[in-house]
Amino acid sequence: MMLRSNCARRVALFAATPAFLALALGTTPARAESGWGLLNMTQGVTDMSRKIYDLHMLIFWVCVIIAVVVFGVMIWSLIRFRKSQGAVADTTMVHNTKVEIVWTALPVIILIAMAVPAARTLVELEDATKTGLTIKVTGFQWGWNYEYLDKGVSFFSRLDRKSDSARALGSGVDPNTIEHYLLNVDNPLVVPVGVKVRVLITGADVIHSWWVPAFGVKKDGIPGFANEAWFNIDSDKTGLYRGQCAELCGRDHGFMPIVVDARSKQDFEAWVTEKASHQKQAAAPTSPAATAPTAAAPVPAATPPIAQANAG
Ligand SMILES: [Cu+2]
Repeated sequence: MMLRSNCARRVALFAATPAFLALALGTTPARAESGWGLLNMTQGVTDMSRKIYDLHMLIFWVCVIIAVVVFGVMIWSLIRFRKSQGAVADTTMVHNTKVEIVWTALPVIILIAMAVPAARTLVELEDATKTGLTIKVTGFQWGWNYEYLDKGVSFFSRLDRKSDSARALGSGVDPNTIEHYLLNVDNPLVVPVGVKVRVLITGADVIHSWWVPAFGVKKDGIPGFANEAWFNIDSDKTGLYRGQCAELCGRDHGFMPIVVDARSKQDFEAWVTEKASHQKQAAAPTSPAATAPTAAAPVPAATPPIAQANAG
């Protein structure tokens, strides 16, 4: 009796541990900033990212319940029917139709129940219609190019100078002294909040992946393909959002962060207008020498990343 209550306590403890962890992970409001919250997915700042988060938590709880039931029964059986307690294996029982039907039907029902919300979220995720702005994102070794289609704005975004010099071998700079070390760029991607922004993601050399967790977006940039994703940031969530390349793309894969500067619609319009006129001026021929036949070539695309970065 004493033994059994001890066992029961142990099983209860076992069952309580993942549930407790999950509770700590999933239901406290300040989850992304510190502590246990860092282990979990972010809820993000878009309607879609929250839907993805909710789906993730739903499936997580299904897994927790299944684990508790399966391991609970398993451990209980091991302890309850052990040899030292006089248990004798039933070698005659080789088949039980009822049990087999149950353990086939039950997982099928569970899988269908999980597929319904998963498919619903996926379908919504793939709906890139009715967007207000399209940006072409090109990953290259190692950085990003952002082209605002029909806006006349295009620029390169690379690891910021401070991080870049600190990361050099024998730089003598303590990375801990660099703010947002390896997570800052020279020219962030500027987008408006409250607008459905479509991103067309591709690669210039090898496969990269444009990943911004707060938007629930992670899409591969594959040379020769244009992958599509979209996000619509909450109207009150202006600010900086960070991401990274999520596809192992070569030597400096860890040094091509993403920074998105989310601004109000008015601020964005002002920025894009100014940037467009600035780039138009920069591209225009300024002296008779510049009007030589070579100047007819499409200048912005041919400008090396560094020169562009400095111009912005
Ligand atoms: Cu990459």
